[in-house]
Amino acid sequence: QLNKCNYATAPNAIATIKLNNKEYVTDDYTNVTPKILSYLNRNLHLKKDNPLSLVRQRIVNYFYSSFTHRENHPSRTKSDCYYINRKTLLRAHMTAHQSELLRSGLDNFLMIGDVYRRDEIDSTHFPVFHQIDAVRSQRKEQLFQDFPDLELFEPTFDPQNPHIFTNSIKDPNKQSCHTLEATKLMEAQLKNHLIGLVQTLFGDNIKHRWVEAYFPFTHPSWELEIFYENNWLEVLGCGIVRNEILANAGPNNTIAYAFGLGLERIAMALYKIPDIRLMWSKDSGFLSQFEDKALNERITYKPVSSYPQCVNDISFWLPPNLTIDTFTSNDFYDLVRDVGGDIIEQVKLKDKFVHPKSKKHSLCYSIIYRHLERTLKQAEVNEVHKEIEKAAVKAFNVIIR
Ligand code: FA5
Ligand code: MG
Repeated sequence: QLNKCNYATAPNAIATIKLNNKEYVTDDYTNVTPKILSYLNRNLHLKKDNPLSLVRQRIVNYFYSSFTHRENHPSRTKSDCYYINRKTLLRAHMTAHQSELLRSGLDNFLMIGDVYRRDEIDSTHFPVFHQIDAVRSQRKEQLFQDFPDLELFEPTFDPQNPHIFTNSIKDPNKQSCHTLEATKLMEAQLKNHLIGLVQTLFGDNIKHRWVEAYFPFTHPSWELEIFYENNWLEVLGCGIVRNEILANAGPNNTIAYAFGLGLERIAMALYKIPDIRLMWSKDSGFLSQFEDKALNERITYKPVSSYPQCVNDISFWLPPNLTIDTFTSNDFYDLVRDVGGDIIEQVKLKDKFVHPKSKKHSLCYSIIYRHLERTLKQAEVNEVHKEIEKAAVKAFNVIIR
């Protein structure tokens, strides 16, 4: 297994895996592959030019603005999870941190991070993805502040003296320790909260449906699906947190709901990104479509050609009458487009430099070439690049470095 995974091991040495400066000894449970490990610390959700970062910020803003105050699924089976060794696995969902945060004294929170699952790979599944998980717990006074729909409740319900807890027989609609009215109120709040989110992101006309679900840490539980590309796409799981979890980790005397949503799925639907693998693209043709965007800007992803890019830099000294501040980049961009035509995908200012002794000013641009229909040969790119250099010398009187 180790050999298959290709870990670098010296003869007779104990095979170890080093992650975030910590060394893990591999064992018979190790099944995580170097490929999967290569995704650790990419932090796509924190990169400002990644669609996941835009979606993350919008979702966090939504929940933060709506809060006025302040066990395990998927199972831990080896077939579902990536094990570093018998004792350590890569987290398979953000809910894994729920108890520890409850225990630390938090009662309302969001948790955001990358998660790892052995799962199918298709356009909406990837073995590494990103989740936002949340818990919202409430005391009796908060929960029963207003209850619009008395019909939901049992006839014995007394609005003057409402309760979260009771001792009832098993009931598929609720946990036996909870009253029906507390459960129904929580369900209504949870669903409103999440529908509000998808309407904030997608607009009021988004088609959605609730599906009954099972999670070991919530009951009752649901999944929310939205209609996307002629199919129902599952975007999140949620439910009323099992009271054992709250009782063990605190806060006491509260009822809580929790949910976990996949950032990729939402980004795909929102920006019409057809394949989940694109999230991992380092290609500037992809990332530049999300860079420096206002959070609420409507972005529709334009497919980039899948042929590879060629990046050539151009550096030049400016003539004495120009400085790095007076040289007009747009003039240069136009020239590049004129000479290079359609194979120019992007031009980026890479570096500005003033020589400390000669005081000469210099600029460096990266020119990204890509043909939409075929793979460019480096030799032909070099030829176009030479032409651009010549044209720049002629037009701006620069000296190529
Ligand atoms: C969970 O992970 C639960 N922890 C969610 C939860 C939290 C339920 C709190 C109740 C309370 P699930 O396995 O359904 O549930 O994943 C949640 C979301 O992650 C999915 O709806 C989907 O949007 C996303 N997701 C799941 N698997 C993948 C995958 N392989 N690739 C991309 N996104 C995925
Ligand atoms: Mg699910």
